[in-house]
Amino acid sequence: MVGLSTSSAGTEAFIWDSAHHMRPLKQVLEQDYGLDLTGWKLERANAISADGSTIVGRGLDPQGRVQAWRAVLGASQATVASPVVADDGVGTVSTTQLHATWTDADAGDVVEYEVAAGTSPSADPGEFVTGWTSVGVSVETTLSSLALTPGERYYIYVRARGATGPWSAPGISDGILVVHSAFSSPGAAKLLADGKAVLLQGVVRTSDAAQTSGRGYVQAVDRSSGIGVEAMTGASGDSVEVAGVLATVDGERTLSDAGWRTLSHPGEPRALATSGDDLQSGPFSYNPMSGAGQTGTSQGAQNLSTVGLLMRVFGRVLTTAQDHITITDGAFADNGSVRVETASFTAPVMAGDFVAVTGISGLRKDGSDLRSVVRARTVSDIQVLSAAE
Ligand SMILES: [Ca+2]
Repeated sequence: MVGLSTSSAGTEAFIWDSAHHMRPLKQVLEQDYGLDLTGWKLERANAISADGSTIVGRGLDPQGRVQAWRAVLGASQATVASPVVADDGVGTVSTTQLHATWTDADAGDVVEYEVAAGTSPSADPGEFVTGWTSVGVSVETTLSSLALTPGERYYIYVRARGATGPWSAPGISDGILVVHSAFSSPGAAKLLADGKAVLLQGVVRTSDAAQTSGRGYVQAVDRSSGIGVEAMTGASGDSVEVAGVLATVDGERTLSDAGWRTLSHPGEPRALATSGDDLQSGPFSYNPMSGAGQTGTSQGAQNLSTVGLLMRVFGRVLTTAQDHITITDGAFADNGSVRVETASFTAPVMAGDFVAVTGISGLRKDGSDLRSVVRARTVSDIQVLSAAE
């Protein structure tokens, strides 16, 4: 069934079928049948043939002239599958180029691919940064001469058509963040201000977000620095690539809006052992105006910053709770003890046990103070060396 409907945009031809109900005819012809109706205004549809294949009506052409039109839909047109599109990973420093490859189950039937890019993960045409561009039957392309914005994530869309059929629904890449800079050291990335987008390459994952306060952690292979990555999941010991936007959460520099991919599994770095006193981080190139660097704990003085690093500390258990314990070695500057968070398990220890604790060194807010915290990941991170008498 076809007709015209009136809205704030004027009158518009519509089409109705039992599966989709009422839809604007122009949208259906463009999206389902691959017609390019840029500039056309389909004011009304007057009639549809009994088999649903031909629609006639009246509208305005791109020059604004009134035209009678006839759309032949060809009920037998076959749609090919959407290509499966891969961009170049999680982040790129290029602000002018995007590269993608794709695979296609219907490749043998495809006579043409078109490529576009935009900031919408659902290929919303309102957020395109390029128009559709034909690449023939190539299964790879580099879009160039773009003006990409660091901090934005871009998606590459590829659609296919067979000899007679309409365009497929677009295949969409999983996105790539355009970054200001790329680093192999989280410490170097931390020197940038909040809001800057960075790519970390060749870093190793040390925790999964479910284990450590909603942030997974990565650190440099040489154990010189680490950083939290919002919502990052995956195994400790994986070599990963991470792209995200620098932010500060409860005093800790963090990558927000992050994407990551796992490259290999070299295994977990050895935890750095320290006394309770030295666990208290001092500031690292900290600029409170821009957020650059890393603030220290309220008791950290001029110590090395351990925030974000996999550490190992020793002490006697003072208190126990479902999601944390406190331990002391007599040297902790922070009220004589440090909190060990056990977000994903309850530590099987009791007051008086002497324990070794492995976990991510971080900061927690205690009123207006920032204090040290060690975030243990699994029950095996808590080792009882000597049980309470
Ligand atoms: Ca990607």
